[in-house]
Amino acid sequence: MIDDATIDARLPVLSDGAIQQMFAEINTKGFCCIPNYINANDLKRMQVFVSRAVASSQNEYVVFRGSDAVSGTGMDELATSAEFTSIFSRLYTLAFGNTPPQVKFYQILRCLTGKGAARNSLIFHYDSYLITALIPVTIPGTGKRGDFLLFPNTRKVRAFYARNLLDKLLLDNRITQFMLRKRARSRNTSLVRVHMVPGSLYLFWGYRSIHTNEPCDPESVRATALFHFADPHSDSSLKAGLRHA
Ligand SMILES: O=C(O)CCC(=O)C(=O)O
Ligand SMILES: [Fe+2]
Repeated sequence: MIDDATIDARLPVLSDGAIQQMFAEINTKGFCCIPNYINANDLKRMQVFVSRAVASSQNEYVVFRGSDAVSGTGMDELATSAEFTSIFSRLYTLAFGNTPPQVKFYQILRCLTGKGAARNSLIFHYDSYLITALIPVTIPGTGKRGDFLLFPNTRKVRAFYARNLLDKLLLDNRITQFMLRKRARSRNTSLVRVHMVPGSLYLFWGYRSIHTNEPCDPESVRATALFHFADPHSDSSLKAGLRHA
């Protein structure tokens, strides 16, 4: 039976000390992990949503953007939960030393499967948001798991949006992607490989770290819930201009 109360009541309470430790880990290891963040019943509900979604998309890759798209799954409640959002505001303050903006997410649920599994994997990128949280919902038990890959903290927060665009251009081309894939395969590398466990919470500096996921087998399903927070270029007039161009 799933509790009537919102998910908030069942989330672990993280002390300021715990957040400080997580902050230090993200800086040194590239990411931190809180095991069993989502309880078994809540996780089950999310997994049921994923398997239904995959079935109704004819076992093909499908993405849900925003809270409304996952309403009633618990992932929507997470996005407004005081316990969950306070992780982000406290990490933000530790990292940037100032008052965090109101915690609102660019939230997505990615269900990797079918032909789209390979097509939507191994695309190395920087996120547009400072803090990224990832909750694996479904991870294949056999075959390719679709590990999360990370070159941690490879850039600083850029003062100017134009510089951020340049970083992205330098990454988003065939030569760089080829070289990063090659580097990811070599032994002698700063690459961090994360073997993800469903229901655990992973946090990293998405804006500052080059990252991606490996593919899973086309017949299996790998689903991840992502919560992106704090766009450092939200006030950029260049960004606004490009958007409306
Ligand atoms: O699904 C994943 O493991 C990572 C996805 C990601 O980095 C993103 O959507 O920004
Ligand atoms: Fe990302």
